[in-house]
Amino acid sequence: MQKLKKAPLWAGALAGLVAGAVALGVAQLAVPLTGQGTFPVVAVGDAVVDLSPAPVKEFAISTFGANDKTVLVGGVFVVLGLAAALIGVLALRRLAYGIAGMAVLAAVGVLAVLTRPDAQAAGVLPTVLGLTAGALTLTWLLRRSLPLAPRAATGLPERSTPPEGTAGPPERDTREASGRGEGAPHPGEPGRAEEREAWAGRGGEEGAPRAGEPGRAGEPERPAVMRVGEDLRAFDRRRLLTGAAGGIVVAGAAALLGRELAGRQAVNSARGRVALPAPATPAKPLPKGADFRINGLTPFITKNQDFYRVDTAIVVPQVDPRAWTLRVHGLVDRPVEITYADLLRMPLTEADVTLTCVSNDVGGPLVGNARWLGVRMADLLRRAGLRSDADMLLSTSADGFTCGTPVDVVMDGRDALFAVAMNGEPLPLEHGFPVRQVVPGLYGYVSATKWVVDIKVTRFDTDQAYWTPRGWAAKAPIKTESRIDLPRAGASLKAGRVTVAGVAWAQHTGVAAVEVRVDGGEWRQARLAEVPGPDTWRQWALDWDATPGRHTLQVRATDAAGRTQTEQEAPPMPDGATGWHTITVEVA
Ligand SMILES: Nc1nc2c(c(=O)[nH]1)N[C@H]1C(S)=C(S)[C@@H](COP(=O)(O)O)O[C@H]1N2
Ligand SMILES: [Mo]
Repeated sequence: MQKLKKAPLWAGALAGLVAGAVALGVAQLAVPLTGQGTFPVVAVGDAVVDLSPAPVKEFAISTFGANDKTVLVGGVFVVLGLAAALIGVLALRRLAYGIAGMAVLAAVGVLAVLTRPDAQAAGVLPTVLGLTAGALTLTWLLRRSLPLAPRAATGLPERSTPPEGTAGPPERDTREASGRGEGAPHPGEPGRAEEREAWAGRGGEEGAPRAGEPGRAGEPERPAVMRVGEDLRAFDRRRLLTGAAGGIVVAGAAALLGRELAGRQAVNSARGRVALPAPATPAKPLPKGADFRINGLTPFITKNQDFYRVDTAIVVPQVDPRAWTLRVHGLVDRPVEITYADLLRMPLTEADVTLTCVSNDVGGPLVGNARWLGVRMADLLRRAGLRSDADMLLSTSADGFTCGTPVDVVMDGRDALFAVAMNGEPLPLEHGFPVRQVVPGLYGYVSATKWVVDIKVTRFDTDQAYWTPRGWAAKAPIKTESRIDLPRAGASLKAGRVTVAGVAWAQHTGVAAVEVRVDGGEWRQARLAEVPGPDTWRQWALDWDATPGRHTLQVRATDAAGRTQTEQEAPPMPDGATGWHTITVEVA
């Protein structure tokens, strides 16, 4: 039967390696997707350990020490690579050999997975899916780069007459196509020239005569036997290489995505296992009157899922608490590095604190209030011993974002925390799990570093945080603001008694008064809800006898230091918006 113009061995090895890479990439992706899957390379490694006699294990441990597992998995990768290359070379002779080789690898993987102590039947899915993808890749690569791929299988029309005596049924399979057909009446091994002749007439699936090539394009019939020396196009190197490159991209993308998803699952389950210690300093119980419970008014405590989110992260950083540490260094006497477990062993403080984003427009939504639990930043900083010339804490998150926070603010006794929990649960991932900063009174971008991993104690005249060179102020205390939540801006109301209500904040000073005026008239005092302290926003409400017509409502707050919110309008850039929240409503 048909016989290939021999493709070089490296072509088979390359096809096999790429197929192996795709198999591993798909297996890696299948682990998180199937939920309970096992990555076969690790299972095989573990099985090797189980099967090794004790002296071999001892030798490995004494030679490689803590790296023994890495060496082992690396060894499995090397053996796998050799096997894949060999499978590819075999597949050159006959695709079926290659597929069989893949099946053997799959069997080894499945066996290894199933013999693990915690084995589950579904655990074999990554192995099976991966090697299926590997077998398909191998087939695809060889078909695209070698002739005699069965056109019947691809649905391509025959372009030429097969050599005499070889014209098989259209369902001729790949085995025949890529190797020598069983019992094919072939003129014999040594007859290379004849093989070439036989193949010359066929052209490959893709290496078939191409349009635009003189003397080839559109030739309906070809003589069965070609002259020796005819351009055979039997092995298309370029098509193999481009296919291999495509395979590597797919393998890499699948592996990266698989790792990302697996990391996410690992961090989520680690978060689920965090046991929050009781606070050494609990928050004051919320005063009964902290929440008016008026429908449509912002609740005093913002639920985690309703809490605004602002950060520069495109994908939420996945920080495993078991690997997390916080380093404090720079202008300190004793640099410290603390683990998550150690942090949870320190005395914890609970505090209700309202966060605000500097980008919040007057009346905007980028403000939220939660009950935080964490270690006082001052406690850890004192451990490190702050030098007297330090005035800035440059904190860095796991994804490289930085905040610059004034040392004196953090050390002045307020509840500046390395927070681990938000409203009674470990920080949600998007709000900084496992640890973030919370500093009452400062906008988020200069204080509230999420996924914090590093504190450099430094000076404002030496270091700049992320937003400073981008035009935002280096220091940014929160400006006193108030917002009308009810009625909604632009609402149509019925004449009569209307509740006007909202929130006001002046963190760490506290809100002492809120006033409302209608159509530029007299300011009227709103009633204020109770607050646990000066670090949260404060609900306010007022009854208004609405008369028909179009009306403008305005609000302003006065803080506990007696400073009334300025009427002067300023945009958020560079250090926070100001002005009175003003809305209009229609009363009929
Ligand atoms: N790592 C990191 N932390 C960050 C930011 C960021 O971009 N990256 N943004 C800050 C800003 S601008 C604000 S307003 C708060 C918002 O916190 P939240 O998303 O939990 O509401 O996080 C701060 N912490
Ligand atoms: Mo912000």
